[in-house]
Amino acid sequence: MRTQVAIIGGGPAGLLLSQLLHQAGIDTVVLERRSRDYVLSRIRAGVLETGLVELMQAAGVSERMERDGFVHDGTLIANGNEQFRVDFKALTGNHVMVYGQTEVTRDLYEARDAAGCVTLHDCSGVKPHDLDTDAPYVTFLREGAVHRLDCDFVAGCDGFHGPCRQEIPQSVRREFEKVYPFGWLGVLSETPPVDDELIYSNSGRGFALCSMRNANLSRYYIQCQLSDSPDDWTDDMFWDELRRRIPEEATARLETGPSIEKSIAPLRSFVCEPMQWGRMFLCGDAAHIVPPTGAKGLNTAASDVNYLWRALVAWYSDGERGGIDTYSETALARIWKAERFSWWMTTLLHRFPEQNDFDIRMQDADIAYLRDSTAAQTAMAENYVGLPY
Ligand code: RFL
Ligand code: PHB
Repeated sequence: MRTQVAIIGGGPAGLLLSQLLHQAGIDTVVLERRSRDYVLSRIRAGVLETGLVELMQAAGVSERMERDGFVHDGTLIANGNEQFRVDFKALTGNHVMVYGQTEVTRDLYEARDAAGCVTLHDCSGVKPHDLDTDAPYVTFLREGAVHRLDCDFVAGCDGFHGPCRQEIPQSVRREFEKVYPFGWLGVLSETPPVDDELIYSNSGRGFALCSMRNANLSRYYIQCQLSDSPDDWTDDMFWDELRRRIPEEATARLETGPSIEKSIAPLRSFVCEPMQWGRMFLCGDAAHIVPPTGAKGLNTAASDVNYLWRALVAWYSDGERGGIDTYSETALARIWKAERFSWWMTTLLHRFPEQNDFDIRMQDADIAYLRDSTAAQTAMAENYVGLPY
């Protein structure tokens, strides 16, 4: 088998890259370890920056998002019982789009099917070879047989646990990591969202987030212990705890119902440098992780895809290799800013085990400064809606 770009991982990064390259007449094959149903059952991100919305448009997959997505011009920040709004539109002229990652992925799969593009599911033992030569290839096992996929380039879009990052020799690779001492317990429920906008809430009992997918589908999160399991939390326990962590005016409006999904995600900041090795380029969670507080994970995956897509199109159309040679440098410059923002929002809004009274006063002062200062709100808003590519 031969293709121009072998894409390892059929999550949002791999599928979006593949669809954008397809639009430019560049042939790709996507190799995915899991089944399509499994990929589509993962409930993850919900907030899209304009840059990602524009990439969806360029990929020709924006119709449903434009119809069913919700434009959010601001967000609410709460500290105990007090809350205030950060008005993205007034401060930056920009907004975010609330549209689930599951839907983004579904739209991309459907577009690929319609275009007859190849996505191979249930591939195991996927391994890239000869990445530091002009003739890389990938081997994998599928339906009981070993296959070989020859290609010009490999895109490692295989998420945090995928094999591609490990192909960068240890002598070259540097990894930067911060693991937070808590997780997020998330619940999806078929209830109307408590507010038209998201509420990020710092409370004495820990962080809570009220988010949504549509008018009758809410997504809520609470900070939890890393040792907790979703089974430790009945629905009633979850709703009781959420009520205690959001302002009373929101509690009064909260409609609860059975959870249709409940999961715990650990929180981590992680960056791998460089993001390329020979003819392999890492995109998305394969190269970096952010804690979800700034809603940046999917969006940073999209920004990598943006740089790589443009670099590959320039290579194939004009033989121009500047974009390819500088991919890692260009992508990392934006990634580190998203890392900083996600770390800052996480630090601002969570309870940390080692926090003393002074630390809590610092958090209160930081939130009060954000409430009272247009400069601070502008800084938050421009990061939240997404820095320019
Ligand atoms: P993914 O989505 O992990 O996809 C990687 C794909 O690679 C496959 N794979 C392999 N395939 C072949 N061979 C192998 N050996 C393979 N190993 C792995 C996997 O099966 C998978 O299909 O990475 P990608 O594409 O880089 O996308 C990244 C995003 O999924 C992630 O950053 C976001 O979901 C993070 N995130 C959020 N991001 C936002 O921008 N906004 C949000 O509001 C937001 N909320 C969240 C989040 C992540 C969360 N969790 C569960 C981690 C909320 C949560 C709770
Ligand atoms: C979500 O809706 O899943 C979501 C929204 C905002 C975040 C994280 C997750 O910061």
